[in-house]
Amino acid sequence: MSDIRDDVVAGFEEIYGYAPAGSWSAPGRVNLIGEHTDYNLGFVLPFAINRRTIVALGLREDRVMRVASEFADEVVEIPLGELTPERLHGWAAYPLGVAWALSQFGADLAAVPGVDLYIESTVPVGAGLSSSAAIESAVAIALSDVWRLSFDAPTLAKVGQLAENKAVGAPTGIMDQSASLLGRRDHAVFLDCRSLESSLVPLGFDEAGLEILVIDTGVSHSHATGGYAARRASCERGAAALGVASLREVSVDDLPRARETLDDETFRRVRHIVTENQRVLDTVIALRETGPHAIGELLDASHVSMRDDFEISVPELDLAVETAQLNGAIGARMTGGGFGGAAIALVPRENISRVQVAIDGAFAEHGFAQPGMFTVTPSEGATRD
Ligand code: GAF
Repeated sequence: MSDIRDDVVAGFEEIYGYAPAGSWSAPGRVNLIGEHTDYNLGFVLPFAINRRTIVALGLREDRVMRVASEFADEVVEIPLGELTPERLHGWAAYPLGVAWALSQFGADLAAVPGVDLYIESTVPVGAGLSSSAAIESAVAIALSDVWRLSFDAPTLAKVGQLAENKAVGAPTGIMDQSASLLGRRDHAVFLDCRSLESSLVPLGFDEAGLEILVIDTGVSHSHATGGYAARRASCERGAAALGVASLREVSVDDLPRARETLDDETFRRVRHIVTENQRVLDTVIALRETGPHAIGELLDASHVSMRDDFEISVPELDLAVETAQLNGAIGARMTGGGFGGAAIALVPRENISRVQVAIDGAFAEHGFAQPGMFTVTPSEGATRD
């Protein structure tokens, strides 16, 4: 971590010609279980990972905001008074969108100093590990600190979500920013997306001799276009047809009645959300009462539900999950919004290389590009470094 921080500080100095006031960082996340339940006001259980985005920040004497990063050659500059979502494009929409979103939560951009930001990240982009939430959360915590806003983590999560929804244009929920801001070492964040109450659930992977293996299929996805928004719209249609404000209000016992009211496709979308909420609750109980060895079947069932009912998996994700299950994983599922990205497998440490070799072989046999594979550990959320 200190090496990356040194790099970011050096990168900042090279671009801006002076030393930053400090650096802040925020992690990507793996969602253990609870997919597409956040915008349905249900339950999620993500954890922050040991891959982080770091922001070095310097204060200016005028009211201009400049952003630069390792992802782009350009330095983007805008007067704080001119920040609106419509003016923001490309990668810079993430950090600049956060500054705009802070103003929507009460920050007075006419009363704060300008800033220079330089950003680097070890969260892989496009792998479904929330590289975007990591940028938003790192920038949100940095600006909140230097602008002395005293916003708490749940508010900063809403700020990041607003930036993503309005400046980036992806109709995503609150999960990713919450995981990045609230995560703790060796714990998952159990979040009720209706009340926004959260609690930490011990994962105990290390003591149990288990590892989380991420299999990045390399199949790219975007939540600003296509399938993600379509799934969100089906859920809203399902809720309206059932006469409820959100699918959170539908329980597993209500499903037989829902089947009579809804067309087959909408029913399957609704069934995924309703059963997934129940699986999150069951996973929390299993972790608290028994330990991580007890959650494998819930992870497997979650994947089947996303594959068959919500239809957000792709052949590469299905192959990664099946191959992991056949080679010693105790559970596996795709993670994140779907249509590409990554799968996770919960694997006894002694089986990790067997699973990796098997997945490499299976991908080659099917003519799929070689996937990226690495283990992650549940880590600390956003912090000043
Ligand atoms: C993406 C979104 F950003 C989250 O809000 C969530 O909906 C997730 O997909 C699916 O669970 O990561």
